[in-house]
Amino acid sequence: MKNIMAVVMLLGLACTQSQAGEYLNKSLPEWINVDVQLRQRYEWRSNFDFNDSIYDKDGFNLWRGRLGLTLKPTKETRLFYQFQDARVSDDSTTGSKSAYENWGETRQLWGEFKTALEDREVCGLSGIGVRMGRQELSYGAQRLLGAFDWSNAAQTFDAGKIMLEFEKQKLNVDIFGGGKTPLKSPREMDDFYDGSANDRIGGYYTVYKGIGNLTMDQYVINRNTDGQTISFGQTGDGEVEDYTIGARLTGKIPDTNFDYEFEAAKQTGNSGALDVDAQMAVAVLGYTFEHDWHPRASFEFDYASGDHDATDGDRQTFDNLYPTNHLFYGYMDFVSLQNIHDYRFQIKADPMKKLNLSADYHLFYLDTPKDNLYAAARTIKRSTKAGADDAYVGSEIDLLAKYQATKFMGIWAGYSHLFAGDFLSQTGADDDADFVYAQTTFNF
Ligand SMILES: [Ca+2]
Ligand SMILES: [Ca+2]
Ligand SMILES: [Ca+2]
Repeated sequence: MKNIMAVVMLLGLACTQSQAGEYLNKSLPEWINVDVQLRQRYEWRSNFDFNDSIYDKDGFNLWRGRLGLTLKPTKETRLFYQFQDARVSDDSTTGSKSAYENWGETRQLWGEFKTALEDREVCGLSGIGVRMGRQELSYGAQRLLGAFDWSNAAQTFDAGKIMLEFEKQKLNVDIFGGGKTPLKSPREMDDFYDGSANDRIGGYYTVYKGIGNLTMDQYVINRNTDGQTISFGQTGDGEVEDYTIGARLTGKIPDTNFDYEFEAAKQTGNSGALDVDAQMAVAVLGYTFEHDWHPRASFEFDYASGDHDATDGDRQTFDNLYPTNHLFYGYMDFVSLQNIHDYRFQIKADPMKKLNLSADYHLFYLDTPKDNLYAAARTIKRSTKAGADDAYVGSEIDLLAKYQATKFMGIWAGYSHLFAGDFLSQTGADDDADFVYAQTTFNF
């Protein structure tokens, strides 16, 4: 009852503020913009340990408020500040929820200078920009670098990036470097550039749109966890310095209703005493039917290598980097792009203009049962055991309804179920798991 009251109060607040938000921006000078997001999600999780004999049914509320302020003092400069308050309530039973909380934090604070070169063009370079400060780094489909918005606390980087634009060549190049923003205890401030996350990245990402409807991306991302050990494979922990070299291609097959996406990456470097020798590949093929409901059916295959040999001096487990994994490998977040073959079948449709329904079915196999099952957070969800020889983790069904109730308010409701498979049986408990959630978001 308390929850319902809180939601009703939030609704009331949002309705008044939505008008206020619009009104405020209309009455503010053009160089100032204010935006507000309020999000509430109730999650109910059952048996996320795959073990019926241990009780872990758990329901809780996730609350998140964001306030953004954009200043554009000149045509070429932009300053952005975003405050975030992320909290958990009604947290009844199992496990720490500290990963979902970060109170009263500066989530983003960056300054940007961007200018067109016009008649000063050099080598086709038509525009150049710099953005410095705490910011999101989000590229491609967010399989390796993303804002991880599903998460209550989400993720940012204390970083800098240079943006190069070659307008005639239809080419954009971003060069970036920085560190992952530390997520300190909810009460403690996440200091700027303090490096305590011990997780640094650097690299470039290019996007080329010069051929028909194709978008071609190419990138190199370096990760360095100097001072932090990461658990991979059978042979354990080590500081990571790896390089991910990849490419991505998206587009539509001309004169058809087919769309596609391919991405592949090779990874080298060091992981503790081991050499890194890993790769990933993704293929998506979709078909949109000509019908008022815009039904789309798609098949997706996600592959990432795992460590098949503990003694060969190589880490074959792919490092998933800093992704938004929730979008891809099942909404229960049991799977990441590490040691996996995920066969995903999806159908979705809009039976009403503001209503989107989707149903997903996943078949999860490990690349090798000699390596672990890694959760969406890249932590080990289930350790492998000597003698495990069945790669089948299980299958998952995800049902999701999204309803855009008003211009400002969106409601999501979802149900998911995991059918446990033989890899889980061979390595421990193997009971099914359930997930129910409802999320309300206000944006204005
Ligand atoms: Ca249980
Ligand atoms: Ca904090
Ligand atoms: Ca190996």
